[in-house]
Amino acid sequence: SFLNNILSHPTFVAGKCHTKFIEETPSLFDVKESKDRATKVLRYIGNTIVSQEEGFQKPILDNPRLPDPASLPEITAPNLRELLREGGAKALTSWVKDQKKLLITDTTFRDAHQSLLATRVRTRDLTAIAEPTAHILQDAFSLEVWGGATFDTCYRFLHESPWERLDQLRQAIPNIPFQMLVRGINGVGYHAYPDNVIREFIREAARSGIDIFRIFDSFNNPESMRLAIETVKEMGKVAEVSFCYTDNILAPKYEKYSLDYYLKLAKQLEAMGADILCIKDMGGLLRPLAAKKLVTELRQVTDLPIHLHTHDTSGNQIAALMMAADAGVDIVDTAISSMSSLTSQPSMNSLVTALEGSDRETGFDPRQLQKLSDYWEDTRKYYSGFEGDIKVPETEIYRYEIPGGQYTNLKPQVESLGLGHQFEEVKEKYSEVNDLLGGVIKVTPSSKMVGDFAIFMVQNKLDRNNILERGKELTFPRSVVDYFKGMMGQSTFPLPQELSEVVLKGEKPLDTLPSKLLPPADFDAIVEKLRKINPAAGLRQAIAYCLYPQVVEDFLAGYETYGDISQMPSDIFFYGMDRGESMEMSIEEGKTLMIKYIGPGERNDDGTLELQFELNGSRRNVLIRDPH
Ligand code: 3PY
Ligand code: ZN
Repeated sequence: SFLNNILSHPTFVAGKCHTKFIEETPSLFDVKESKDRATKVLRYIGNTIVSQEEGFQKPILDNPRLPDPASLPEITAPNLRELLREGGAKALTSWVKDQKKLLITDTTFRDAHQSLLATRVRTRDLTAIAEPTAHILQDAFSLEVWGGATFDTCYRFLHESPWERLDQLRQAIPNIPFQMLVRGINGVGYHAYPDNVIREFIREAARSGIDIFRIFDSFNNPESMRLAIETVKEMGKVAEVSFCYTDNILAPKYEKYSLDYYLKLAKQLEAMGADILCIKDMGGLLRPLAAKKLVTELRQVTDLPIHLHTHDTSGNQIAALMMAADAGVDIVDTAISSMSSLTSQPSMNSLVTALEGSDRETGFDPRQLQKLSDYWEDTRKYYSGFEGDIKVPETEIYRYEIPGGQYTNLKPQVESLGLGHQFEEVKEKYSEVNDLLGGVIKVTPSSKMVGDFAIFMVQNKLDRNNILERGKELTFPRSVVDYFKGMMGQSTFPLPQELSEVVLKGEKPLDTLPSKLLPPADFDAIVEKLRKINPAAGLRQAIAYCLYPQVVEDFLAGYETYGDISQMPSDIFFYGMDRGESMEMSIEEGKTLMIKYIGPGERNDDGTLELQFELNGSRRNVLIRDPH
């Protein structure tokens, strides 16, 4: 019953209910008979089985290795969350500056799987390793667990609430600061939102346990970051403000991205209230000696702690982190070894061991880190369908400048358009578009724009010589129009005039931030609307709806169809079940479904197919529409 659902919910059990717990935990309202719920689970599994291609072989996977709880170190590290709560951001940043050791942020729960596995890692597989992570990474400066693309993909592909993910992780890891990525006025989306949406989103994220907000803008325009910075500070949290690094300060292709440009930006961001400065090298373009130079020079112009984020696509980035460490960088991003390298962050295990015995030794225990790596090595196999093609370091990345997160997604995007055989050409065009636009900072959402533009060039046989002429007759992709129109924000450099006219076809670009022109969202009205789809909808769903209306409506409707499938094992979630295979899945405390798949039955004239299961020992058939 409803009461049972409350009493058995992990949030309630842990004594962590907040006033909006009931309102914002839709699963509590799942009060229909568990028979009904079981049917929903079977329906999801049935649909997954039927959607596989003819002849599909489900991979056989072992349960991931989990560390023996008795072997975990006790938690004795200083509690940085307490420090932040008690002394504010200043207390935390002074502590950072007092440390001699190199501080580490772990990105395994966010950017690593965003960059390697198309952001598909499910909450269940994160929470399974959360408690060991709380112990083993107790000395970490922070864990990046949220934001970026995770918010969207949770709803869109995983049928999960990102908010509930955050609640569950926060419960299991109370001791380490959580960090998230926010795209300035674009929130965790691809275009600008009204100010009150960004404000409420950040407030609710802060209330839900995010301590450090990494804020960036794809134009490196401080004005696009102002509102997010102010809101984070109002909430008593840490504003980690970034500039996105592109080109090469040691030999700039574009004069505008000089060392001086970044130093000026750093000073501007400090003046705006940044607590920490982040060098956000989303493309992995910060060469090792450039890292040394940049950190050294930044140290001369700002007292802020410096946090370095990079991607290891070229294979050069352990060296970049070492050089930065030598130059006095305070914090660096790494991922657990088996989720690291290539388009992901450099390996934590590698960096920790590389620094052993030096004056920047991290204090992490490599033997403990290995246990996390073992878990992720096994878990990653469940996601093999989302692995990218890149198997070896690619120094071509310096030429293409494609961000790590985009690199693994671009190929499937190109293939889905039937252009798989022209992927090399798309990459060349990516670089050509960058030149045509005078050197773009390529990071979400501008990176998507360059990708869409490159594909458009290939599809329409465009090049730098014919684009201005032939482009007059063509409708450009939405993202390209948005970019020139100013819908993603304001460029601090002039955009190429002629191309802009060809793209915009008489429309005038905005002369202010797009967010300033959008009417504020009416959250009460949205909650009311969403409650018609799911009576449990509250502020969290309303905020998410403002960011992704259709995705959130589909999520809430899907919840009606499938119920809560977040506890379903990932192999079954992604691949369905083999004939004769059995599984157990808990749907609430003390209630476990035992499911066995017998096999397909009759195919009906109306295109439906009967799948036969055994549910807790009794025969149960479900009717599924066969898409083939
Ligand atoms: C994101 O915006 O999701 C990114 O990771 C940008 O680098
Ligand atoms: Zn990144």
